Amino acid sequence: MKRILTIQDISCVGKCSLTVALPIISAMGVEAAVIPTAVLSTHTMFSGFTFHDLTGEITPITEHWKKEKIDFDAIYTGYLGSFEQLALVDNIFDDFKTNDNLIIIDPVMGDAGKLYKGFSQEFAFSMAKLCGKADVILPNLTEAAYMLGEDYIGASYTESDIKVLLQRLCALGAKTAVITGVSLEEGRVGVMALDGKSGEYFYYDREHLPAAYHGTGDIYASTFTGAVSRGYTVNESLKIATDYTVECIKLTLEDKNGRDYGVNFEQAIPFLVKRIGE
Ligand code: PXL
Repeated sequence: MKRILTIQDISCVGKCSLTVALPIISAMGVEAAVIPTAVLSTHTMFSGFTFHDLTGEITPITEHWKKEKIDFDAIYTGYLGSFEQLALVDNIFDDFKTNDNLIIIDPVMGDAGKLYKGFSQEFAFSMAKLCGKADVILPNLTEAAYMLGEDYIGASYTESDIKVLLQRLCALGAKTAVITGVSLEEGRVGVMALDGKSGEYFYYDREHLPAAYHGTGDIYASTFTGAVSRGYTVNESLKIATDYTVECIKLTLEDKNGRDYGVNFEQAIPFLVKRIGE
């Protein structure tokens, strides 16, 4: 069985970060090892959330793993909350990268043109530097803009605008850059990717459902990580992650008694298991 390491926080309520990464990656038949970076009562979109930092645990955990000669088929990072955590993750990449494994970075920092609470332009530049070590990066348009120090292009852009952004993201050093939440046609939304080595672009979209939920980026990145670990190509994995995310949103929209955060990814798991078995 493949084993991946995911590094992100535990938001106890809110259906994001580790509470979605663990069940999704496990459901895909891949072992998920974790480094929890912090424990929060909820994610930071709620007001009054508690926050307990676990930065001090990171090095003791990885030192133990080095002694035990533990290795990973992929290292996938999500929400990271401080410059110190970025530096520690950088060291982890140096210590645990091999010729065969993949580094996947979802540079979680913001959405809809704005950074989440606690992030700054300087942090986005540091995240961009970390992205230089990745095999695949998965920013949305907001995160891409901040990492490149550019204005958010909002909703009015062309395919060539996205291609230029992808080229600049690959120039950071990432082997493949993906931008999520790209809409090139009214009523459709998807992802565009650039394989920096071959120069090939890839685009996949689906119907744009009339809703926006928190945590869908984490669901997307977790599913992508699970799929590449199972041996799917990057482009096929992007499709699988898109299809599963759409399925989760559909189920959420159908549930009139749903809570007002997160998507129903749990009841879409049978779809995902079937989709990766096809
Ligand atoms: O879903 C991304 C995410 C993860 N973790 C925490 C967050 C957010 C987004 O706001 O606050 C703590």
